[in-house]
Amino acid sequence: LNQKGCVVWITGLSGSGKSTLACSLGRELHSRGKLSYVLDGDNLRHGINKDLGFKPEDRTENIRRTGEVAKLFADAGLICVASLISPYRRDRDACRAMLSDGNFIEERFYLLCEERDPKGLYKLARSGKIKGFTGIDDPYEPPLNCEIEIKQENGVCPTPTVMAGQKQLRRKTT
Ligand code: GGZ
Repeated sequence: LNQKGCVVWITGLSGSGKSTLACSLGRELHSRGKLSYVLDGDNLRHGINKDLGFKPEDRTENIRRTGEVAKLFADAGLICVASLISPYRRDRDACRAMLSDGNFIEERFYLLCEERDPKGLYKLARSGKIKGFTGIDDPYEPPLNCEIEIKQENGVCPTPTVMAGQKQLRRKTT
């Protein structure tokens, strides 16, 4: 296998299109003959993380376990795409610290989340029916120095080709 493993970590609010982006990235990598695996927060919460809720310590454990699993995939030589809200900076930094330099690519994704509200969750959170919702009454700490930042273009989720065209990859040189 002539491929170096790494982790692409997609962080962003609920409804920002992280899962859509992760899936299209996985498909694009596949079409280029790269082995990859997508870890999606929402899906993992049905399996290995089904014992976890949304309290801060549960989110931290959610990110830690996912980071460990992502590292295993990267060690095996795969490109592991992880998409989770991962709202707390220290949790993302802890995942970055598990991997060697250059093998953790942090990507922040933003769309108009509350305006889109695809699952009606923001409405429920605003009316107090969901407590501790990220961006409403639980914090989201944006990355300070991530490798990739993607903003919405005309309400459309950018494809990996568009992303590549944005040339926003800023690999750390230090
Ligand atoms: C944030 C919540 C909450 C609360 C349920 N806060 O958009 P979705 O619905 O389908 O995806 C979100 C998912 C978040 O799971 P993560 O594992 O990515 O979260 S974290 O990284 O913070 O651990 C959302 C839904 O769960 N959801 N309650 N209170 N999102």
